[in-house]
Amino acid sequence: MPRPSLHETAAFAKLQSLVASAPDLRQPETLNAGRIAAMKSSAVGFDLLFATQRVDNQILGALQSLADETEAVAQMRQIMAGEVMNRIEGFDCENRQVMHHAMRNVFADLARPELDGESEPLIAAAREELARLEAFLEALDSGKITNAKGETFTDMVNIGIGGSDLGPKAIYLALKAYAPAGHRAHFVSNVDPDDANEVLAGLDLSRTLVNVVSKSGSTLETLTNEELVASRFRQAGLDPAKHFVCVTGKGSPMDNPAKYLRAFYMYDSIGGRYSVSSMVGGVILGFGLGLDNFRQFLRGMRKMDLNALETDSRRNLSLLAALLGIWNRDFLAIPTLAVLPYSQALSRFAAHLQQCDMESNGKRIDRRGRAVPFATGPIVWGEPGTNGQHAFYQLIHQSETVVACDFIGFRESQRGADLQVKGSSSQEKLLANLLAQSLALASGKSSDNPNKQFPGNRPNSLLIGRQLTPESMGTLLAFYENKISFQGLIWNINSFDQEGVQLGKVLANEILDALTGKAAANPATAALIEAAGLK
Ligand code: G6Q
Repeated sequence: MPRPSLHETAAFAKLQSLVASAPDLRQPETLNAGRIAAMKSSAVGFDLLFATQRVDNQILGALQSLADETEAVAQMRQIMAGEVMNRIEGFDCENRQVMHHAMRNVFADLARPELDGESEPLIAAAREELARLEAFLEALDSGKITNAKGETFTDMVNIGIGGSDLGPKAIYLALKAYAPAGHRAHFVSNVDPDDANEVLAGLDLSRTLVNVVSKSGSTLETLTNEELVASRFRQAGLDPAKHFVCVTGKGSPMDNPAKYLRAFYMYDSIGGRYSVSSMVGGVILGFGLGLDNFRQFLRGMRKMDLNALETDSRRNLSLLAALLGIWNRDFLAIPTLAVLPYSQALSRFAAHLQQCDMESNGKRIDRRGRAVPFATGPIVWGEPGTNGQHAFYQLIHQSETVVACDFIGFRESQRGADLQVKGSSSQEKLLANLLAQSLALASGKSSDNPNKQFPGNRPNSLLIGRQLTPESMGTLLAFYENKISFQGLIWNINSFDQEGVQLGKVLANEILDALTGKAAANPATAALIEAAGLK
């Protein structure tokens, strides 16, 4: 059944009529204690504080109507139940299920069999791959699988790019504090040879495993890096087939188990940017963090997935965040979102979300192929605070361009060790900065000196949890994944294909052929090669 796009809903007109009366956060009476206490929703160990968004109860009511009219939660249920939701009606497209949720639906105590429908086979496959991974990791730990000298493996290098790199790397860095002693993970993604060379430089290859990850099994960067790294193993007198494992799609050009120590599978219906909960994340995180921690991570994701089925947006955190984002993007015309975690462990989280969000919702046609007359996914970027405060926050506070901000924080640090300096701990200083930034962006500051004026009224939310653990990391990631999907469902765009990224996979070939003398270049290509000084 064709779904209404955002502008075709009754809620759209209602929301437009409410823009003029959106709360002014600069007025001293706006950010009062009652509002701050009331504009807080809590679930699965996180509190979402949104008093510093330019919404009131009327706007929140209209946003809920928007979710109801577009049947956002019912559509999320359809995704999880295995309906074909990756499609553009009437046009050639991927035409697939969207099954990343099935990968974390592996816990008996969190099962909801009435919802699982078509996804049953994939849930079973996820359990099977997890069991195979467990057996492999046990064989490594117990010394059943060793190097040629009978020594255990200490390091694993992940070779992959985009979805086969960003999520696993962001999560590994986020949870390194929980890594078992003696296991380290490393990541090579860029076809720039300096990337692999830098990583390999510090390693004892004889005790190193390599995990080659490519769903398609045909990505130029990954295949090139695999060859480059394999040649280094051969030069060191080591057999790559005894050190290399892979994660790929069944039947892909890489699906050749004889070439690898172990081959793990991911599935067509799992988009790269949503694949960290599949074996794409499983192998490197299972080795680098331990399988128990990877399971805890999946558990946190599953809990947030279940929360995404609540119909009331005040109880459904990812839906609420999606609606606030749509209000900012389509009604307050804010083009960009900064993700600002006050947690150094989340140093690559914004980079992962940038892909997840911009690859999913950077689209301009709806699910029937019609141009959409409204803005879709924002430009997403970010860095941890407080570092960012000493850099780009200048623009966030005083530029003409308004930047919506997602602040993320944890009451407790991961590693615990801390020191009182000048009457406060480092963790207290971190959190004080976080709260201060949120309030300052909202309330602004007047001054007779125009250079010291802060316009304020800059919307932001604060998502706060107790501590960044494997489980809460999973919850946090699923919160964003589901938020992004809710936005796509409400905009009625297909969040699950990536033609713009596919284009990049073929674009370089003509220039590469011209550079290597395999084919003549067209005049513009030839001129560009010359101007760049490459020939
Ligand atoms: C993710 C993207 C993209 C993809 C990479 C790697 O959603 O489609 O980033 O993950 O291009 O693709 P392969 O895993 O097929 O090598």
